[in-house]
Amino acid sequence: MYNTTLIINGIPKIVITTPETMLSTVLREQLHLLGTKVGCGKGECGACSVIMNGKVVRACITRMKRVEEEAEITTIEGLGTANDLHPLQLSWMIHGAAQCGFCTPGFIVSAKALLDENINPTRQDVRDWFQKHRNICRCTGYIPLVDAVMDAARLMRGEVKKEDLWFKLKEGDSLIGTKAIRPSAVAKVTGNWRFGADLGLELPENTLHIKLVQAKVPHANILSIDTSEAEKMPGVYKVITYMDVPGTNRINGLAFPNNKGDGKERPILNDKKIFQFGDAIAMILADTEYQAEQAIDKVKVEIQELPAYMSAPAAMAEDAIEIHPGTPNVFFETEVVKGEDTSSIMEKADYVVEDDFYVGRQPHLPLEPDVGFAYINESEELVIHSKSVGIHVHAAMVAEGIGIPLEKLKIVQNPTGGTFGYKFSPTIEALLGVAALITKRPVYLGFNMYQQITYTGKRSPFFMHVKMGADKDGKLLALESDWSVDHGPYCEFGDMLTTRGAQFIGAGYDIPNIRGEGREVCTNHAWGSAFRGYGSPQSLFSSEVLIDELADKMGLDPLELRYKNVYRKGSTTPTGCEPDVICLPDMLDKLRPQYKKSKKAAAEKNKISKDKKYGSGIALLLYSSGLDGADTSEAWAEITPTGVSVGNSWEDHGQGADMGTLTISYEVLKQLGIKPEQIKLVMNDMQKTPDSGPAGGSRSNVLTGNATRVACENLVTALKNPDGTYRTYDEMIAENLPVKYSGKWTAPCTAADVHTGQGNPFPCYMYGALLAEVEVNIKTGKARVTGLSMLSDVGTIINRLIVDGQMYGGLAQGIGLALSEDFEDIKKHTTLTACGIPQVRDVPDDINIEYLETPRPYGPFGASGAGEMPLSAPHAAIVNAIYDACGVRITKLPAKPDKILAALKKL
Ligand code: MCN
Ligand code: FES
Ligand code: FES
Repeated sequence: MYNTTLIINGIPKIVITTPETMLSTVLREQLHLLGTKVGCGKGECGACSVIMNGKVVRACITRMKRVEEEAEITTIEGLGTANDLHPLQLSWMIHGAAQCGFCTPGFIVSAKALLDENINPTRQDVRDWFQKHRNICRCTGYIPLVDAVMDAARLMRGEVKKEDLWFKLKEGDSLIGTKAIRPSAVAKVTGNWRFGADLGLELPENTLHIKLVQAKVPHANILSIDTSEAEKMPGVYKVITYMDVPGTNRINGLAFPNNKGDGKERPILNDKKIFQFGDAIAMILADTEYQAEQAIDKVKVEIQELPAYMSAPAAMAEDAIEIHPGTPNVFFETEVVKGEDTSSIMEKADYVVEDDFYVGRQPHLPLEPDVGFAYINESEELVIHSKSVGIHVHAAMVAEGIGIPLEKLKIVQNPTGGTFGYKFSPTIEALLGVAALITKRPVYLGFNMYQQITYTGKRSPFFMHVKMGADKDGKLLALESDWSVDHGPYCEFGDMLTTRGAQFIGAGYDIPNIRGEGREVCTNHAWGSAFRGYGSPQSLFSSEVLIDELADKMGLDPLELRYKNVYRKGSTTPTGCEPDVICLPDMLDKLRPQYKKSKKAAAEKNKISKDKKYGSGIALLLYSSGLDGADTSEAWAEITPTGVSVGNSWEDHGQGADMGTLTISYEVLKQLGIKPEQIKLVMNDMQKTPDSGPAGGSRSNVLTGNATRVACENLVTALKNPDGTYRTYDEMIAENLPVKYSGKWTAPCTAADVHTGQGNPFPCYMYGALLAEVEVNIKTGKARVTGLSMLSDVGTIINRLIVDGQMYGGLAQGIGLALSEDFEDIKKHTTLTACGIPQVRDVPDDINIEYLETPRPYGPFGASGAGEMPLSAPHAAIVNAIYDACGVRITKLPAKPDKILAALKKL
């Protein structure tokens, strides 16, 4: 140990530490500067960036022995405060650049160092800076971040004033469609937004720290678990195995009735078998994280290894043993039966194309690793804080397994650093619940990035075979499909996912006759969890690439073939119902001029370019808003002495649930004469907020937006006097009238039949058409996206900054899905970089987004959802553009350089 003095944000501070301690640990745990975040902990993401003696450093890899005495260190706390924001912080808010906000402090601090050096940077300078300093963002697609730096520089040069850029609301005006700033932005840009790991540092002293003993093989029988040696390790309070779990030790996966399993195959702590790499076998509870960590290897687990089935075809092989004895490896089967039998139609069709497709195991890669804590509250209830994006449904899934009555279990969502869907499934909630229930002490569990990547759910790969038939004019006559979904060992929500194949293969087109079969397959690879797009990126990839193959065969332009077949009045979706609105023809009309220009420009460049080839491709983007059938949501609104409180469980991944709730509430409540700042949001705490359903399936804006609207309308109606004026809070109390009103909204829908896929499952859909431009280096096989142009229709836009952010972020993830992201090799794909997370250089600065705003009959104020559509098929447009550039048709993602090069060599 030694002592040193550091100049932290201009103030000398004495620090007692060790040479090997990381600067991030000193800042966070000793100096309580929690604005510096730790994401990867390995120098890959820049979340921990601080300025040391004028240079940006990543604090998570900077050992104290490299920090000089009296080093001047600037953290986010040194830039500005809520009342005196730095221009970068202002600009970050103005541009909606903090979505989840986990990367925000690191980016802002990094940008400050840039502007200290160069107050007049170009956009490319800013991008190069973020690339050089490894600042990574998973939410924004980088464009809003570069916009924010450019405007901050203008503010600092005095070319523009805050008032010119800052959103102002005129009294009585609507907030809808504006660039109003989300309520959480100020905390995010000042480093005051407290994520799970930050709150973890503020837990009481008697908190126990949990580390997991995890499986190192994907499939095995557990013969014995010996914890005796681990129990004797210093600081270890207890080692918990399945034998200690008070409940059934099973998570309820809420299986569909015709699922062949009961949905309860996922253990909280593995007992008889290991089903996948990383499964939790025991929990070490100790006074410190370090002590818990030291005891992991002391737990002796004796196993008998079994053959591991690492893909759907392997698990379906005849000689494959049942992964869950008693349940076949094919958990669930579904079909699509629309119109006439397709075989005779295919025989007669003028043109038929068919192909195999594969969309792989995309890792979610949020920058904040999974984290949570639990305790018993003053009412003897078990309270679990986590990144859950489905607090009520997760309580129902884990209560019995933990061994607590449902009414005694309360889940609270912590401020969350992105999930992209992996938290649609419970992850560590049940582990935390068991540990707190047994020990009656607060417990904390935080994953590192390795655990986040290897032991949370992944996108489920689809193996697809699809066939399309068309008449001589290109009118689609029939579609046949077959898809196998590799869902890993646990079935939860995998049956629902499998039905997405029936609903979205061929979606966007009026195809009168469809036959198809899909199945959910249990394997020993990573368990499948929801990932933004949820089945549409897999399904649409097949049909959006195959329609290009059809166009090629017919000698037609891919845009024109699409134009001929997209939904028009009288068309039906693959589920046999009318689309909510017709907007695709208009979209393609609007995209056409740019598409033609882009094709021409690529052809010109190709005439002179030798090593690099250029191309343009398009795809329809499409997804639904809502969970299948009569999906429902609840909210409440309460008049208070100072305004109105609005309560719902619209969980926030980072997408902007706070802004959605505020805008929709204000739109109803503004007639009371109140201002947005008088609306208090009470969100995502089962102790206070009703069951609004999970924030998945891009459902919240429609479902919880409507429930919030109804709650506010009910309050307004109750406040209304016969003369049209409104009662105040005091008058309501004086008249003995209730002050709190609930609102509920149920989608007027019927779930699709699992035997035919037919029904009207969703109240709203989101649509888009994307033009992707690529450059392919034919010497190396490396493809690069150089530009994206999207026409999009998500109905009425509730908040423009939020929707723009959703589009940019989703498209950037589509680039990753197309070209780099993978979690196939569990030994290799264990870091953000190895998993192929897009960095700023991978996402073009040239992204152009335009909107149509066709009002949705069932959306609140005409709005649909927005979150998932931009990731539904950008990868198809990119792959189509690669074909246009160099004649290589990649049908199995990701299109990495070796794959493209091998295909080029075959040409
Ligand atoms: N919105 C709007 N106008 C519309 C439609 C939506 O302003 N016409 C806004 C909504 O108010 C909301 C956002 O757009 O703030 C997304 O709305 P919606 O599509 O209803 O989605 P949810 O709120 O249910 O959010 C979930 C969705 C999903 S399923 C995933 S996965 C996802 C996503 O949104 N994960 C995200 N966006 C994400 N964004 C970030 N930054 N991080 C994630 O993990
Ligand atoms: Fe330090 Fe990622 S670079 S947390
Ligand atoms: Fe950048 Fe979420 S806002 S990671």
